[in-house]
Amino acid sequence: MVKQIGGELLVSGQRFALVASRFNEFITSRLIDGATDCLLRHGATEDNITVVWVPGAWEIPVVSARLAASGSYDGIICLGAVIRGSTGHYDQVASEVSKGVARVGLTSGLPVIFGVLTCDTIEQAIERAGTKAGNMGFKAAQSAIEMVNLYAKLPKSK
Ligand code: INI
Repeated sequence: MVKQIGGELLVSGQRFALVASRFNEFITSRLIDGATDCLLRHGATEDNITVVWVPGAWEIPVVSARLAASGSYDGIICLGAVIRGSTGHYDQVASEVSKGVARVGLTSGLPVIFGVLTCDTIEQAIERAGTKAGNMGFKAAQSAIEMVNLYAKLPKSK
Protein backbone atom coordinates (compact mmCIF):
# COMPACT_ATOMS: atom_id res chain seq x y z
CA MET A 1 0.00 0.00 0.00
CA VAL A 2 1.40 3.40 -0.98
CA LYS A 3 1.76 5.80 1.93
CA GLN A 4 -0.28 8.97 1.57
CA ILE A 5 -0.15 12.14 3.65
CA GLY A 6 -2.82 14.84 3.67
CA GLY A 7 -4.31 17.45 5.94
CA GLU A 8 -7.75 17.17 7.51
CA LEU A 9 -10.31 19.94 7.37
CA LEU A 10 -10.55 20.20 11.13
CA VAL A 11 -9.36 22.90 13.50
CA SER A 12 -8.34 21.80 16.97
CA GLY A 13 -6.75 24.72 18.77
CA GLN A 14 -4.57 26.02 15.93
CA ARG A 15 -4.17 29.80 15.74
CA PHE A 16 -4.77 31.72 12.54
CA ALA A 17 -3.86 35.27 11.56
CA LEU A 18 -5.86 36.94 8.81
CA VAL A 19 -3.84 39.74 7.21
CA ALA A 20 -6.33 41.97 5.38
CA SER A 21 -5.99 45.19 3.44
CA ARG A 22 -8.13 48.26 4.08
CA PHE A 23 -7.85 49.25 0.41
CA ASN A 24 -11.11 48.06 -1.20
CA GLU A 25 -12.40 47.34 2.32
CA PHE A 26 -15.90 46.87 0.91
CA ILE A 27 -14.54 43.68 -0.68
CA THR A 28 -11.93 42.62 1.88
CA SER A 29 -14.38 42.76 4.79
CA ARG A 30 -16.44 40.14 2.89
CA LEU A 31 -13.32 38.02 2.50
CA ILE A 32 -12.70 38.27 6.25
CA ASP A 33 -16.32 37.23 6.90
CA GLY A 34 -15.90 34.23 4.60
CA ALA A 35 -12.60 33.16 6.14
CA THR A 36 -13.88 33.56 9.69
CA ASP A 37 -17.06 31.64 8.89
CA CYS A 38 -14.98 28.78 7.44
CA LEU A 39 -12.63 28.62 10.44
CA LEU A 40 -15.46 28.67 12.97
CA ARG A 41 -17.45 26.06 11.07
CA HIS A 42 -14.44 23.76 11.06
CA GLY A 43 -13.89 23.94 14.80
CA ALA A 44 -11.97 27.15 15.50
CA THR A 45 -12.92 29.45 18.34
CA GLU A 46 -12.89 33.24 18.07
CA ASP A 47 -9.95 33.33 20.51
CA ASN A 48 -7.81 31.56 17.92
CA ILE A 49 -8.49 34.02 15.09
CA THR A 50 -6.75 37.40 14.83
CA VAL A 51 -7.44 39.91 12.08
CA VAL A 52 -4.52 42.24 11.29
CA TRP A 53 -5.37 45.21 9.06
CA VAL A 54 -2.80 46.69 6.69
CA PRO A 55 -3.24 49.73 4.42
CA GLY A 56 -3.12 47.91 1.09
CA ALA A 57 -2.16 44.64 -0.57
CA TRP A 58 1.41 45.89 -0.96
CA GLU A 59 1.85 45.76 2.82
CA ILE A 60 0.50 42.20 3.21
CA PRO A 61 3.81 40.32 2.72
CA VAL A 62 5.91 42.33 5.22
CA VAL A 63 3.30 42.09 7.93
CA SER A 64 2.75 38.40 7.22
CA ALA A 65 6.50 37.84 7.60
CA ARG A 66 6.47 39.58 11.00
CA LEU A 67 3.50 37.54 12.18
CA ALA A 68 5.04 34.30 10.95
CA ALA A 69 8.28 35.09 12.79
CA SER A 70 6.39 35.81 16.03
CA GLY A 71 5.65 32.14 16.62
CA SER A 72 2.12 33.11 17.68
CA TYR A 73 0.32 31.54 14.73
CA ASP A 74 0.06 28.20 12.99
CA GLY A 75 -1.20 29.62 9.70
CA ILE A 76 -1.44 32.98 7.96
CA ILE A 77 -4.27 33.85 5.59
CA CYS A 78 -3.63 36.83 3.31
CA LEU A 79 -6.75 38.67 2.14
CA GLY A 80 -6.83 41.57 -0.27
CA ALA A 81 -8.39 42.93 -3.44
CA VAL A 82 -6.31 44.45 -6.20
CA ILE A 83 -8.58 45.88 -8.86
CA ARG A 84 -7.22 47.14 -12.17
CA GLY A 85 -9.86 49.82 -12.52
CA SER A 86 -8.83 51.53 -9.26
CA THR A 87 -5.27 52.42 -10.10
CA GLY A 88 -2.43 53.06 -12.48
CA HIS A 89 -0.11 50.72 -10.60
CA TYR A 90 -2.29 47.61 -10.57
CA ASP A 91 0.43 45.50 -12.20
CA GLN A 92 3.09 46.41 -9.66
CA VAL A 93 0.81 45.86 -6.65
CA ALA A 94 -0.64 42.57 -7.99
CA SER A 95 2.76 41.21 -8.93
CA GLU A 96 4.53 42.17 -5.70
CA VAL A 97 1.81 40.89 -3.37
CA SER A 98 1.79 37.55 -5.22
CA LYS A 99 5.55 37.18 -5.15
CA GLY A 100 5.80 38.48 -1.59
CA VAL A 101 3.22 36.12 -0.14
CA ALA A 102 4.83 33.18 -1.94
CA ARG A 103 8.21 34.18 -0.54
CA VAL A 104 6.94 34.40 3.04
CA GLY A 105 5.47 30.94 2.60
CA LEU A 106 8.75 29.56 1.30
CA THR A 107 10.95 31.15 3.94
CA SER A 108 8.89 31.21 7.14
CA GLY A 109 8.10 27.53 7.56
CA LEU A 110 4.41 28.29 8.04
CA PRO A 111 1.52 27.86 5.64
CA VAL A 112 0.87 31.32 4.17
CA ILE A 113 -2.25 31.29 2.04
CA PHE A 114 -2.94 33.57 -0.91
CA GLY A 115 -6.47 34.89 -0.64
CA VAL A 116 -5.85 38.07 -2.60
CA LEU A 117 -8.23 38.83 -5.46
CA THR A 118 -6.64 40.23 -8.60
CA CYS A 119 -9.44 41.46 -10.83
CA ASP A 120 -9.99 43.67 -13.83
CA THR A 121 -13.23 45.14 -12.51
CA ILE A 122 -15.02 45.75 -9.25
CA GLU A 123 -17.82 43.50 -10.51
CA GLN A 124 -15.40 40.57 -10.74
CA ALA A 125 -14.22 41.29 -7.20
CA ILE A 126 -17.81 41.30 -5.92
CA GLU A 127 -18.45 37.97 -7.68
CA ARG A 128 -15.49 36.42 -5.82
CA ALA A 129 -16.27 37.95 -2.44
CA GLY A 130 -19.44 36.07 -1.61
CA THR A 131 -21.69 36.17 -4.65
CA LYS A 132 -21.66 34.26 -7.97
CA ALA A 133 -18.17 32.82 -7.74
CA GLY A 134 -18.22 31.97 -4.03
CA ASN A 135 -16.05 33.61 -1.41
CA MET A 136 -12.27 33.61 -1.87
CA GLY A 137 -11.85 34.22 1.88
CA PHE A 138 -13.74 31.03 2.69
CA LYS A 139 -11.66 29.05 0.18
CA ALA A 140 -8.42 30.53 1.48
CA ALA A 141 -9.32 29.55 5.04
CA GLN A 142 -10.16 26.02 3.90
CA SER A 143 -6.72 25.76 2.31
CA ALA A 144 -5.14 27.13 5.48
CA ILE A 145 -6.81 24.47 7.65
CA GLU A 146 -5.72 21.71 5.31
CA MET A 147 -2.16 23.04 5.12
CA VAL A 148 -1.78 23.54 8.88
CA ASN A 149 -2.79 19.91 9.44
CA LEU A 150 -0.56 18.76 6.59
CA TYR A 151 2.48 20.65 7.95
CA ALA A 152 2.02 18.91 11.30
CA LYS A 153 2.43 15.56 9.55
CA LEU A 154 5.27 16.30 7.15
CA PRO A 155 8.72 14.91 7.96
CA LYS A 156 10.80 17.40 9.99
CA SER A 157 13.85 18.86 8.25
CA LYS A 158 17.20 17.44 9.43
N1 INI B 1 -3.95 48.28 -2.74
C1 INI B 1 -4.85 47.28 -2.78
O1 INI B 1 -4.96 46.50 -1.83
N2 INI B 1 -5.65 47.13 -3.87
C2 INI B 1 -5.56 47.97 -4.94
O2 INI B 1 -6.34 47.79 -5.92
C3 INI B 1 -4.62 49.00 -4.91
N3 INI B 1 -4.54 49.92 -5.99
O3 INI B 1 -5.31 49.77 -6.92
O4 INI B 1 -3.74 50.83 -6.00
C4 INI B 1 -3.80 49.15 -3.77
N4 INI B 1 -2.91 50.14 -3.69
C5 INI B 1 -2.27 50.53 -2.46
C6 INI B 1 -1.03 49.72 -2.15
O5 INI B 1 -1.36 48.39 -1.83
C7 INI B 1 -0.25 50.32 -0.97
O6 INI B 1 -1.04 50.27 0.18
C8 INI B 1 0.18 51.76 -1.21
O7 INI B 1 0.88 51.89 -2.43
C9 INI B 1 1.12 52.23 -0.06
O8 INI B 1 2.30 51.43 0.00
